[in-house]
Amino acid sequence: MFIDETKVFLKAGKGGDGCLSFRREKFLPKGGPDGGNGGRGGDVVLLCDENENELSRYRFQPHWKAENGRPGEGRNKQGASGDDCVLRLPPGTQLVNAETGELVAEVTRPGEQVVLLKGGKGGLGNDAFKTSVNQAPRKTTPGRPGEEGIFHLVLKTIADAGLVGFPNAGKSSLAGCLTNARPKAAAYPFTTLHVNVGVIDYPDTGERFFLADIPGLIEGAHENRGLGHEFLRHIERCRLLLFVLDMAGTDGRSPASDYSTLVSELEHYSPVLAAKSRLVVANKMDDPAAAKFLAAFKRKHRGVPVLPISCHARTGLSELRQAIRSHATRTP
Ligand SMILES: Nc1nc2c(ncn2[C@@H]2O[C@H](COP(=O)(O)OP(=O)(O)OP(=O)(O)O)[C@@H](O)[C@H]2O)c(=O)[nH]1
Ligand SMILES: [Mg+2]
Repeated sequence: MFIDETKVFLKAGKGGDGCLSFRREKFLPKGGPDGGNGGRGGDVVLLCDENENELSRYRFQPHWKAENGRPGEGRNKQGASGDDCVLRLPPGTQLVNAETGELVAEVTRPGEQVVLLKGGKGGLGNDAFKTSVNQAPRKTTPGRPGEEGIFHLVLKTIADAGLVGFPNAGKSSLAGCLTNARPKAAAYPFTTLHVNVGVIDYPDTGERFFLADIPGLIEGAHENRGLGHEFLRHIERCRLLLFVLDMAGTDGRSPASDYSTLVSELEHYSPVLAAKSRLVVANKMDDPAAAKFLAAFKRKHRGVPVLPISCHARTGLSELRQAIRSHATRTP
């Protein structure tokens, strides 16, 4: 199961209570206070882990809590601190406060750690309250509660380029041609149900770009038709969008109007997506009908550069690879 959005209940550990104790030894009556302080409660920590790629474990187990600090002990022993609770999250995960909708934290670089919720401080033992006028204090303080909160975890995939297109346009076929990923491609709509990231390698320079393959977009996706448009968040961080058009008109639409529909659906999702740099890829050029559709596309969208390719005949792919390289950002 692929989950890219879920709600979690997080709680840092409570501090341990301070201890009330007096030193008692055979030849040392009234040895004075020796109650130690409580230990600190554990924090809730976010850890960016590149081996994670989705959030289903948090859907199935939404409650996470760090360990409480241990209480202080006699002989001035400080209580042990509670263990932190570490949430391993895929790169690109954002934490949004479920009440306010405010973005609280995000992890993007593998290995990156963020302390989200602080554990409570330990309480003071009675030894901490001794003074010249009160040499036998009976006062201690309790440990402080840890921070807690309810958050939405939202995964926004990190990729340099993203594929946009109608179902069946050949996005997954293209991802299979360009990257190391082998996403399923088939002749029915909505073959791809969730985002899939592959790497485009350039052996001549050692450059690598991440390409995100996402589900198909259809007219009215913003009104929840098809799979809706929420999955577009996975291309929000891309520098470059590849619009993949079915130049064979397989499903009875015209590629020229497909392009206008895709642009308008992106605008409905967010102007930021619509403003991204784009490459238009005319796929299925091996089909006899493609030349006519391509000419019609160029008439309708003058000035929009278009790269003709065929995933089946494997034509136009090296030109496309070069175009991607010159448009996309370098990944570190
Ligand atoms: N003739 C021809 N067919 C192609 C070409 N590329 C892909 N197809 C076919 O188009 C159909 C859809 O391909 P997919 O790669 O699954 O399309 P998609 O855009 O990922 O589709 P969804 O995941 O449903 O959104 C498959 O039957 C492919 O074999 C091509 O270059 N030429
Ligand atoms: Mg697909």
